[in-house]
Amino acid sequence: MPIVVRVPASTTNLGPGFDALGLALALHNRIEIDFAETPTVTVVGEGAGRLPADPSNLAYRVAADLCEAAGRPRPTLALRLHNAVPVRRGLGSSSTAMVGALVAATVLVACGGSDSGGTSGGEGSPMTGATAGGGTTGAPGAVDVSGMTSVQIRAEGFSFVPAELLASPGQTLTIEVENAGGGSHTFTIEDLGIDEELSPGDRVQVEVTLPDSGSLPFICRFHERSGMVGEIVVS
Ligand SMILES: [Cu+2]
Repeated sequence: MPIVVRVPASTTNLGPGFDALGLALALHNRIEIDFAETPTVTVVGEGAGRLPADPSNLAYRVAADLCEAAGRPRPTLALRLHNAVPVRRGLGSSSTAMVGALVAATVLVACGGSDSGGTSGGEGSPMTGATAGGGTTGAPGAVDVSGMTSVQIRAEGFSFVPAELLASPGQTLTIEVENAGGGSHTFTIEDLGIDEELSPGDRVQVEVTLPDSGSLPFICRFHERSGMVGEIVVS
C-alpha cells in the first residue's frame, strides 16, 4: 500500500518574520510513494510536463536519500505527485515536494511498503513466484525438501519464495538464492553466521546442515521489517 501525504502551500515572508514566519494555505500537493521493482515518477496537475518524471525528480531524490540516510540500500520507488500548488509562484511548491517526500519516506522506511512491487503490475507479488509449491491465499506454500540435496529460493518484491521449507533432522542442503527483484536483498541465517548480499540478478549458493529439531529462520536484513523473512522447519 502506498504512503500518501498532503502538504499545504505556504506564503512567502510575512512582514518582519522573513523566512521564519509563514502561513499554510488551503492549497495542497499530494505525494504518493511506495517501493517498486522499477523506478516510476508520475506528475499530475501543476508542473506536469515540466517537472522531471524520472528519478532526477526532487521529491524522488529526497525520498531515496532519506532511505539511504536511514541505513537502507538506495531504494527503487514509485512516486506519484498530484500537484495543486503552482510551480515558481512563491507558494513553496518545491518545499511541499521536499517536506512531503521526507515525511512519506520516513513512514515508508518505518512501516515497510507494498509487498507487491507497487505500480509494477504485481510482478513482485508474493504469489507470482510460488513455483515451488501450491500457495494458498496470502502466502506461498511450504515446500518439502526432505530427501533433496538442493533447493532454490527467489528473493522478489519483499518476499522469499518459498518462504518455508520442511526438512529432515540433520539434513545437508544446498540453497541457491536468486535475487529476481529490482532492489538489493540479503540472505541471512544468523544462527549459522551466513550473510550474503545480492544485487538484482545475483545468485548465491550456501550449504547448510540442519539441526536435529526446531527451525532455522532466515531473513533479508534490509527488509526484515517489511516481512521479508522465512524459515526452514525441521520435522
Ligand atoms: Cu530484501
